[in-house]
Amino acid sequence: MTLAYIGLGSNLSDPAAQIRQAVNHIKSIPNSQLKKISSLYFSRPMGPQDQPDYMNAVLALNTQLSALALLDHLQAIENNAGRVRKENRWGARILDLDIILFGNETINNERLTVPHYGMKAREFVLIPLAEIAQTLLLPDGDRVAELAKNIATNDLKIHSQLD
Ligand code: ROI
Repeated sequence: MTLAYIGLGSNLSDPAAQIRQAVNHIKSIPNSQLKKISSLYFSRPMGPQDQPDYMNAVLALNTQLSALALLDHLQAIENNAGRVRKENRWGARILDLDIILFGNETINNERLTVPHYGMKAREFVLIPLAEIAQTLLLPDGDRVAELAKNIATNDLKIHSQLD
């Protein structure tokens, strides 16, 4: 069993509804159990500013799947939501599901970089993550609570509850 942390983001087609629907789909991933889920957060776009604001959340999933098998399930959920994969990298998206952490593993291959390469610079990842994992350490020893305390909030705020 591995405890994986997954980041969820959306800024198109009713983002709050996209996140809620994605959580329901994640609950039905085989050989896995949802352990914790953060609040749903409103966030300002990182990257190009000519795109809508985002909804973001982070959840903890206990899984017997490999990281790549989990990624296959997450990408299928993104595709079912109508995600268009060739849209530009920092642009608006219907649904983004990222493996932020996979236990204490460091993974670097063509499909997957874990811990997520941008997580330490993203308030919309660190603050929801710290909400559900107050004592978590990253593989490099950094303390999530400390990183979250020191990052600019950039207007991040709780929108509603997901559980
Ligand atoms: N900005 C915010 N606020 N939330 C996201 O989930 C998000 N995802 C992205 C980029 C385009 C970097 N900006 C984001 O992929």
